[in-house]
Amino acid sequence: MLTRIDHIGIACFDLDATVEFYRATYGFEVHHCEVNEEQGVREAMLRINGTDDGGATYLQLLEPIREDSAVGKWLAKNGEGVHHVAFGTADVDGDAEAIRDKGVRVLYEQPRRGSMDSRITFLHPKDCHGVLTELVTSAPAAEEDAGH
Ligand code: MC0
Repeated sequence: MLTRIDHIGIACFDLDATVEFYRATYGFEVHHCEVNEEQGVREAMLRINGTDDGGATYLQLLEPIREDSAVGKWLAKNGEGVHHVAFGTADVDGDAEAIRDKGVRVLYEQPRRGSMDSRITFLHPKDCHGVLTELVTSAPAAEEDAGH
């Protein structure tokens, strides 16, 4: 069951400048930063709020580390902006399978590693009314941290 907005992914050309915009304009601070080699991004997670399922909602700022990555290709075509929406679930495997059974293309056979050791998969934007959609199960430690 999808129980929250886990994050909104925002593609940017310059991660440090974009982080500074969100800090100076809204007061949002960086909760976590990492490079995800497999996904081809450097990313910053800005924690916006906790949620009633014990998780949290983030803005995820994404800078490509390779031009041929998903975010690099998307930026070249569209410029900066909202890249994807991610829903949180306690069971990414079960939810992905149930959604696949409804005829929506799930991009990975098995969930892969996402931010903060979460497990993630994606739904094809062409099957989701133009929205690249991600499903996320947080790592247990991340849920505990977010609850504090
Ligand atoms: C592509 N399209 C999108 C889109 N990306 N539509 C809406 N939102 C997006 N973000 C559209 C294109 O405009 C195009 O439409 C069609 O989909 C095919 O796109 P393409 O440019 O030819 O690119 P493909 O087909 O090679 O790849 C698209 C696909 C890919 C969605 C399969 O980007 C992908 O595998 N994404 C999942 C992984 C990902 O995005 N990783 C980065 C975030 P037209 O009409 O022109 O044909 S990593 C992340 O978020 C992690 C770290 C985390 O959360 O923890």
